[in-house]
Amino acid sequence: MSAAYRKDHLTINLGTDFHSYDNSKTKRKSLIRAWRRLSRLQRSVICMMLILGMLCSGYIVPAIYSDYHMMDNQLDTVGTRNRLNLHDTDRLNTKDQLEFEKNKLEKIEGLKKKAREQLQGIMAKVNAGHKKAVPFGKDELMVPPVGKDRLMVPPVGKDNVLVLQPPINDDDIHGRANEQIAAPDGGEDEDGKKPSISNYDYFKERKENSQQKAVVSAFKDAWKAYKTYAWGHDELKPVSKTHSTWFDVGLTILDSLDTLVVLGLKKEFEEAKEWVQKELTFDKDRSVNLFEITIRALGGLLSAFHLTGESVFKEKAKDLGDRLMPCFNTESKVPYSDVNLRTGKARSPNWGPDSSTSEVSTLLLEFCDLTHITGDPKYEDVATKVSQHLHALPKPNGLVPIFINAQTGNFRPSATITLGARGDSYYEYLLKQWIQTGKKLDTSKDDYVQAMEGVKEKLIRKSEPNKLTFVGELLSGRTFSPKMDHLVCFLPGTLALGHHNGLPDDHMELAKELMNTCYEMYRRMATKLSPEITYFNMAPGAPEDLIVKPLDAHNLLRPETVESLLYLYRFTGDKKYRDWGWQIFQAFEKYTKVPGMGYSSINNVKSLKPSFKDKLESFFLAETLKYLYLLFSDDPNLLPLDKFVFNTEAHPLPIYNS
Ligand code: DMJ
Repeated sequence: MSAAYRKDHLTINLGTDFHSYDNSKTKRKSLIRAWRRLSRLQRSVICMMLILGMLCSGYIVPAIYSDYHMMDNQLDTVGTRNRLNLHDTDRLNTKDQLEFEKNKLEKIEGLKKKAREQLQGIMAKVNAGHKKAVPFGKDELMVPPVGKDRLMVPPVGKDNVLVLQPPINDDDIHGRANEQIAAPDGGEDEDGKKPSISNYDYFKERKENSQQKAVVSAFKDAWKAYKTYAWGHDELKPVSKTHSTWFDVGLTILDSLDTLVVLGLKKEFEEAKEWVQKELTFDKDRSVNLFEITIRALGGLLSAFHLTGESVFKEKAKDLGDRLMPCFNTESKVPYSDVNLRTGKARSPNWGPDSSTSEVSTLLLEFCDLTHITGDPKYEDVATKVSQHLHALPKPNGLVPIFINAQTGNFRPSATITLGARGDSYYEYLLKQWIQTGKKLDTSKDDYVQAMEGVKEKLIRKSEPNKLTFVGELLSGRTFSPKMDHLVCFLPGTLALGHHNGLPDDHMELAKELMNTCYEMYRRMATKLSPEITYFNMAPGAPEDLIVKPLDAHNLLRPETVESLLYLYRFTGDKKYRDWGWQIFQAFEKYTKVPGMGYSSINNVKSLKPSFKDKLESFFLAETLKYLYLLFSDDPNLLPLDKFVFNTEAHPLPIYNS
């Protein structure tokens, strides 16, 4: 090596001589010779670069990978979530986002620190031999920037805000609150025992067919695993044998209470009740999502109260309801999406100022029922005002954008229109609110009928080549997309329920067509389980009706299809619906069962060996298994649909005047 090279300690020359050698033996020797010709500093710098390279691939790359993977998992769960854009998301709740962001930053910081420490150690050694060692600053670690945009938060622009509508007169619309408050579902004894409304003895010996027994066995497996590894926590992670925390209220227990009753599992119900009595507290310094905790926890407690008459469930429901009330302190009456259970501080989701339309509109069944059992009008009042407000907003074709602003009370006009994520239960509750009131709340029914007309005109299409009827979306409220979330499969059941309650015959025809499509979304997959999202082919001559993108191919153990099968079976008596449910149940058994640990969501319904997502959603126990059990039941008195209306989380609530 020349003296010129020696002077420049940062210049490294390994290559210039190599090309003069042309056979491999001499190449190896030349490398060794070239290495020897380097100064110690140059050798050290090369070593450090190699180590840095190894650290990058050893730590940073996996970090990036797992980060993406974690994002995938986070966005795929709970109500639902997909990652491509907001139109593809289910309920992206605040807790998920906060926890995800926090984990991500902590993880990357931890990795950066670890890599830095290791490099410093190496540098210390190098420096011991070389006073002129190259300094290594933290900037040189190639950590990818983490931006909020990776969370796919909805863009919010000024022009997205509609002009505030003039306030409306409460009496114009409902006027039922006082009627119902005047007659709370009384009859409660001093000791808090209130007879169940149907006088059904859920814990008596009962005859079950083999299909029901199979569902009970599935439930027990999952319950046992939850009890062993996640008791008192929100949800079970069946693969890692641990738990996840969301609201920190033992969500799986609360969501499962009435399933335990319906399945007649006395021992398990008693232990759940004991936990509620002794352990459950809502006094948590924690922000919760109003919608999710209402449909799952409040709904579960209310149902448990109605089915058993145990006053503890009413007391806990009241406590929770009181803690949720601050959400409704907005000028517009559209509630904030989140509230701190202890401090009562309510706020918009941390990803933007808008709430999801389905979330703000899916509260009235539960809040009415709370008023009904406590005699306190305030719960029904606040939820009724939301409903009145939504009724008064302009809704072309009765269809609603999926975002609404709690401050202004207006829809975001550029938002997608869908009966899937963030839109779904708005439509479901329009019908069910009317049914709950003994068909008194006509504004709600009228909005529902108008919306179904809008669905038929704007969203229903047929696929190619087999003409499957499906429900698409309007992107930005305008552009048709042939995309259908599995969540939309609640619709056949809701349409059938409406028809059963006197709505037009074409509702039932559409219900049957859509039911068939939802079933096909299962039957055509390798696992016989539906993906989270399906696209439908509309091109003439297309070879296959369904298109499933790789990132949409997961299955979260969702209930909507088996829920609709229950309604279709009950109203038509056609055994094919029960058979379809049995096929779906068997597919859950085959592909989502984690040996000895219950069930898990899976990543790919198109693979015969799908990997687990390590999550047992509480709605699998609250909804999916309950609906399957009822579908297979021959007992007409088990939760008759003229006496109960199911909330969107499958918690049965009494129909007034029934
Ligand atoms: C449940 O929490 C409810 O059914 C909700 O309405 C939609 N998402 C899940 C089930 O898929």
